[in-house]
Amino acid sequence: MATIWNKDAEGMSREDIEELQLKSLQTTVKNTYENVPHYNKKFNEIGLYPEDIQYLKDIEKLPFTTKEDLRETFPYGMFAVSPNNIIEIHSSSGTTGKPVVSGYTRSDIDSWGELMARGLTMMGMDEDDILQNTHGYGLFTGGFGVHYGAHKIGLTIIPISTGQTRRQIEIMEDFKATALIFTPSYGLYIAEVAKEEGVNPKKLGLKAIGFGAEMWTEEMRKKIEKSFNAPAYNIYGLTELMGPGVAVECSQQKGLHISEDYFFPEIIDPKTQKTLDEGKKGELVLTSLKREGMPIIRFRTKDITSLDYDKCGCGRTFVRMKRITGRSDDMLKVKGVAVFPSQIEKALLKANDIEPHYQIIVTRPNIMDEIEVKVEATEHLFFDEVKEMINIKNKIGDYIENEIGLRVKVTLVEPKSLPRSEGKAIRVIDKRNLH
Ligand code: DLL
Repeated sequence: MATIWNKDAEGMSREDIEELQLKSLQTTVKNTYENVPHYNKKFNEIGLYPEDIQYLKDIEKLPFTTKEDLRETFPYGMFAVSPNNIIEIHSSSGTTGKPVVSGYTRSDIDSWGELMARGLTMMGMDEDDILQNTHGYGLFTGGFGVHYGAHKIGLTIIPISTGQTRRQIEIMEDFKATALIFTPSYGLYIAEVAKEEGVNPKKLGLKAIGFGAEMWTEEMRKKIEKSFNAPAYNIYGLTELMGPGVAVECSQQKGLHISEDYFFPEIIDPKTQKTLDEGKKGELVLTSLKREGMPIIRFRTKDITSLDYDKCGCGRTFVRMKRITGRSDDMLKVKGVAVFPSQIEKALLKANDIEPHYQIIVTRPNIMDEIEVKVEATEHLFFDEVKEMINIKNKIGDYIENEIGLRVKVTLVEPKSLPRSEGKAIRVIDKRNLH
């Protein structure tokens, strides 16, 4: 059987896991009640006291936490420790707009390393490996999370970050990388550029690939595995809870093990908000169990998945979540950046000479995502000079870029040409077919 990083934790019996989870949950609830005014207020509103958590099932009495809570308390309102105990900060999108802040104490950073060390070990990596990490190092959690895990294991990490794709390939060859980390779309792009450069990615001698941060399909995985001639494993995580490493796929490639000593997972019906029976598909809700800097209670991830408590062939006992197949809100991940249609709408509202009718079209023409925003021009503008149209288009492009951090294609269309709807307008057309 393949190596397990922390056999004591990852091989615990269900009974032991649940006992540990209850204790950690009680501590977390008490901690948030006493140290996070936002939670104290929320608990008081429903008359809940930390002593009310007697059994694991009592978690259902606790209120949910949403992205809005985090935005309301921006930037430091969710911290349970004084700011000088926070040694690192990350953010959901390293752009403008309203980011979500995540703060880590020294012990949180250590936990993060532990989680990713477990994950990299699941993929078969050990201290002999040379891992090229193409995730961005910065406010995005991808780069550093993987980095801390690599350090824990003691393998050699190449912190190249995203971009400079031709150089990435050169480095892979020169430094003899044995493992790669990327987002699925960037991975496919690397493979394409490698071929253009006359390098056969199959011959790089890779042992394993870790990929995540955005939705993908089994067909994409097959394509990645075939292109690099190496197995590819799914990494899941989110800034609010830590970053990558919340759950990682093992050698069996049949779902991702959630580190249940650090996170308590639930699946709810996003409409009724009721907890669903074991195995049912719904929205993943996560509670942090050991986090010091920013403990989070019942975070609504909006990610759609299901949980599988069956025994896994790898020997680990932690529950597995299935690959994410959708979202219960309209968040899009484009080029790894979280984008909400409301951000684009906000940017459009700043522009004159356009009507409040728009459509966001997301495509993946080759490998990289593209967004086109179609917006109706006013009659006056539409029959005006071309020069003026170009000016407005550029201005709208700037407003959107300022809001989401990505340059999009703006197309001004004739007044009244976009489809009208009687119910909820269909604002987003995602042609990438990622489900
Ligand atoms: O994407 C953390 C991460 C970095 C995970 C690197 C894996 C590798 P955020 O930018 O906060 O954090 O985005 C979190 O991305 O709620 C999902 O919707 C989506 N997501 C993350 N991992 C996966 C995955 C990082 N493996 C949001 N499959 C999450 C599908 C994913 N979607």
